[in-house]
Amino acid sequence: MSKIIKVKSRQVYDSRGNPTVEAEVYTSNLSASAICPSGASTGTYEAFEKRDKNDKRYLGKSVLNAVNLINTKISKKLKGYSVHDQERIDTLMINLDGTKQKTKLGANAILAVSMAVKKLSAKIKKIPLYKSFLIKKNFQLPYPLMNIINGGAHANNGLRIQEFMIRPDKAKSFTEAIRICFLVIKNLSKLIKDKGLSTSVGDEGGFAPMISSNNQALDLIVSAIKKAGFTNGKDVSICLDVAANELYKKNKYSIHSKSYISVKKSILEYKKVVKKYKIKSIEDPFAENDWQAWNKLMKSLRNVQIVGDDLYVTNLERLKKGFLNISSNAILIKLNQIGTVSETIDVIRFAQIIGYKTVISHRSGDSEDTFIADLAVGTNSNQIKTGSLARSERVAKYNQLIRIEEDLGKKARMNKIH
Ligand code: 2PG
Ligand code: MG
Repeated sequence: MSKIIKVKSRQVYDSRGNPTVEAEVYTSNLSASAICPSGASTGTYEAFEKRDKNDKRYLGKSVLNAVNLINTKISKKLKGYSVHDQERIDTLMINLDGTKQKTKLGANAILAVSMAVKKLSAKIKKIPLYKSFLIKKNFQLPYPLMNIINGGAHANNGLRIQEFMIRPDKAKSFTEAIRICFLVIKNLSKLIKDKGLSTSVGDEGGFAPMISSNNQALDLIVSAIKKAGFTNGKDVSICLDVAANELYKKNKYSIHSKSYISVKKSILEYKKVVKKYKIKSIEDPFAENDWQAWNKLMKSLRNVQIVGDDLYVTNLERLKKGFLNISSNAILIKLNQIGTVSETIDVIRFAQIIGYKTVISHRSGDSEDTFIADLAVGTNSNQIKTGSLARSERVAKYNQLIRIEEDLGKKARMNKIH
């Protein structure tokens, strides 16, 4: 009953309106499907996203070749294998592809199938997806990192930093965490409106007002936290994703203003911002190959979570290198950066063994698929980053976590941040 009889794929659309891959895995009487997300500020070392560059009908953005590869090669290869054997299935696809960055089949093809297999396995076992990752009794809910002001590659407002996030550190439950974020966001909306600025949102549902200085965005958030009745740095913390790959040129960075400055000067600026705004977490503070800069920052900042996203691209080898280099103390986890569920879990496990915090993340191009909400709980990850409380593809993940909390009932606990 658990043997795969076929895998079917189709092209659907993501939250930016771009084509993406959906895969549906079938056993004799059941099926499950999953949709692959897509990034905008991608790291060089991410697994390959296959698009039909020469198909003018979709401006080179269609994924029909990836869909076709699932319907033919992948479907044929997986036929007869048990959906409960996730690692074996993922290995079969990795070997069928045979390249380092999954360029032959495309990580978008492989991942959609891998996630659908995981979902179908849980469905057959009649257990919620979050319970199918690790065998343990006490599940913990992640703290949300809500991206409430969008800049960088996710908006066109000229803000240098890509994501200005809030994390409700004192929340005792997930439902309460979302309520706190809700209050801050509503207050922020009013503040932006009162300034005569637009409250339209960016790709991840955060506001994208036409402001161009980091400090202006941070001042607005500090006021919103206060107006909502909370204390910045205690009840609610401000967290950043700098996405510094996009702000790097010839060993210099334009993170803090339009002009490019050295690593040393950038660190001094970071120190000022962290102190002034009580910043608790910084993701991708420097570029993906600038290992030295990461290490210098780790030595200069205390009690700040430093998160590697483009630096690690959810890749075990890069994480090991980063660990030896003392590059960060946390890792961002994105399934499509590496391309299979099994490899993602391996990276999470290793990160947890070396004492890194794991932050499960959406992509800026995402969908109604809520897989990452279950992944966060199932792997005991401390935090989840999945946009603001706007745009259904973002809210869907938070809603799923509310359902999981309800399902856990009295056993539900928040994870630890510190
Ligand atoms: C990031 C992500 C998600 P993208 O940089 O962390 O917020 O953006 O998916 O565009 O890489
Ligand atoms: Mg990032």
